[in-house]
Parts: sequence; structure tokens; C-alpha cells
Amino acid sequence: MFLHFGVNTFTNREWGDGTESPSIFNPTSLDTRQWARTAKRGGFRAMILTAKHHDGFCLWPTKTTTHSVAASPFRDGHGDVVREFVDACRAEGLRVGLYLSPWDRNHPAYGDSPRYNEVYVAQLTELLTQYGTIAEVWFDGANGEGPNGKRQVYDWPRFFAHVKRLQPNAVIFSDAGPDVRWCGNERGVAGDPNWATVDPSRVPYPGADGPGIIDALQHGDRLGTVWRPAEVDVSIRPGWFNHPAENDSVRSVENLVELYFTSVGRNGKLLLNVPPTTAGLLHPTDVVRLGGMRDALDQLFAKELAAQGSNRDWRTIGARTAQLTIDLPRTSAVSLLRLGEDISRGQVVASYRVEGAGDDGVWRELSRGTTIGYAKLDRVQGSVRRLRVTIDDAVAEPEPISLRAY
Ligand code: FUL
Repeated sequence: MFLHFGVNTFTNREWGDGTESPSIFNPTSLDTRQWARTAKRGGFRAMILTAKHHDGFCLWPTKTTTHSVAASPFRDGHGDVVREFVDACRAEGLRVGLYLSPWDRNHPAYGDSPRYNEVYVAQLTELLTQYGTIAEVWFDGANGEGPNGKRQVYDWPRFFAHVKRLQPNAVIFSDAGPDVRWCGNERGVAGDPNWATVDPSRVPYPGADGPGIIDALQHGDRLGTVWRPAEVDVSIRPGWFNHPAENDSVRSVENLVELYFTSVGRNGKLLLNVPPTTAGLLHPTDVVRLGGMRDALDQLFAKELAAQGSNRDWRTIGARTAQLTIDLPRTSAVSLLRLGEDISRGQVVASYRVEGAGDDGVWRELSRGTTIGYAKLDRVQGSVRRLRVTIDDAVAEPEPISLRAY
């Protein structure tokens, strides 16, 4: 779960310009445990908080600027939202992620490149040394300053190396990875095909713009040399920050389930934004929809027909082709398939078909697709006794895949 929270929550804007007074930041009932409980109930496994957005306001009492919670009325200037967030994640068994916007419209050093890079590294140091284990660090490629504004040249290699040194196990997200890449849109839709492998030269740095970049982010590369799976960031509301006017535009349960299929179901990771209100709470509508999404997903996956290891036959046909056949214990209605590759060995499937045979023994196509990766979800319709996956194309000799049917 992604949480956009900061001065924009109070000005009702999406992008602050850095002139906001810290005095406006005053969540009256901040309850990060409510965030974490909601995430847990929704089935999320990690939360990522905007420790600083483009406006430069820091949600923790940093030494790098006075533009922070320390100058706000929140907990009389003694508050630390990052601390409360981290504590809540740990209490609920969720992993912790932090977003720290490189673009900073408040800091006086911004645009004086070497000086601001020092500030930014110092902010990373604070966040990555004072709050325990951090699972993901999120670098936003957005940068609205053009030739008429301040132009900051970021030292990306230094930022990435710094994170690796301070939190060796943290996953680094950006357009250009190095560990996880942006999926190329904010609509919640991973590409098809979606390779976790990429050619790193195609998106050289976060925020890179130009022909072919969105395509590279959406699809990855069939023969990519670097493992960089796609993360699908999308908001439960039209905006990233909470706006009361959007209380009636929260995604429906059906829509959230659809997001799961177009992200997780396409070899992506879903990062769903649920923005807290000025009170410092997730809005009741959002909370109810997330619970509804969880229940709907649980129901879809409730009855497994063919568990891993049930009567399976795997055979290699050619150098790039193979077939998996599964006999079900009895003829059953099937509505959902989950295919998966053993990604500890990479991702190789480029094209597949799934067929089912009922009591008449005739094979009928249920679904077909391109890449599989760690998960491919296909909604299907049929009454089947046997299931068969044919891999028609792969980038290397196919290895046994998994197929679960529901
Ligand atoms: C974008 C930002 O400009 C938005 O405000 C938001 O943070 C989104 C996740 O990334 O690049």
C-alpha cells in the first residue's frame, strides 16, 4: 500500500510549490495503526509512505531543513510521522517502504547540484539509519522544473550506492531500477507481455524521457540482461493525495479486483495508493472498499481444483516448447487459472495456450497468453477433467511451470 500524506493533504493540492507554511500540517487524530490494520485486512504486505513529496516538507524531524514536522503544530512540534508509521508497520507485521522525492521545491540548495545532492544523501542517511530495516526505497522520476526554473543534476549512482550500503536488502524502485522498475503508467496496468528482464540501456536514469521509454517500462525485454520486475503504482482515488471532493470517486470493489488482475496477474507487483485524510486516517469508504476487495479475491481463490503436485505430467517437446497436463480428481467447473514460473531460475515463457478437456475428452482452448513470470492469472470458463498448458515459445529451454486451477 502506498500512502501519500503531507502538506498537500491540507492545501488540497496534488503538487505543492514549496511555499506552504508548516503551520498547516496538523493531523488531529493521526492513527498509523489504523492505516496498518487496514492494509493487513486488505492483504497488503508492505506500506510505503511519502516521507517527503515534491513540496519539500519532511514528515520526520530532519536536520537538513526547517521545513518539517518539527516546525508544525503536530504533537507540538515533537512529532515524527515516519516513526509512527514505521512502528505501526512493525506492530502489524508489514514491511516498511519510504518515498523520498528527489525533486524538492522548497530546499534552498535545490538546483545548486552538488550542494543539494549532499542534502539529499543526508536525508537518505537519516531515513535509512534511524528507523530500522527498510524494505523498499522509492525514487520518483517526476521533475517539473524546466529551463526557466532550477535545474538539478542528480547523482543517481551515488544515491543508489548509498541505499545499498545503508540498507543492503532494501529494494530500490525507480524508472531505472536498479531493482524494481516503474510499469510505465499510473492506470494500474502492467504490460502484456511483461518481462521481468530488461535492457538497462533503454531507461538510463529515473525520469528519462523519449521514444521507446514507456514501451521499455511496460514490456521489459525478452532478452534483457538485468532482472528488474515491474511495479504497478496506482491510486484508489483520482488523485494521489486525499481530496474530500473525491470521496465519491473511490474505486469500486470490482475495479480493485480488476487492478489485481492487470498487475499481479500480469507478473507485476501492485502498489495501491490509499491517501490519509487531514485527520490522519484512511477514509471509511476506502477502508470498506479494501476489505471488499480482499473478500472478493479470497472468494475467487477459495476452491482450488488442482493443487501443485496433483497428477501432473510435464514433457519437453522441443528446444523451446513443452507441455504440462494435469488430471483433476473429478470433472469440475473452472473459472480461474494461476500459472507461474520458478523465477529463482528466471523467466523464459514467451507464448502459451491452456486447454481443458471435459468428460467427452475433447480439448478446448481456455486461454492463451504471452509471458508468465511469477504469476499469470487467466479468467476462464469451462467444465474440465483435464487441463493442458502448451508452451509454444520460450527464450530458453522451458522448465516445469506451475498451474493452479480454481
Ligand atoms: C508521480 C508524482 O508526481 C505524483 O505526485 C505521485 O507521487 C506519483 C506516485 O508519482 O511522479
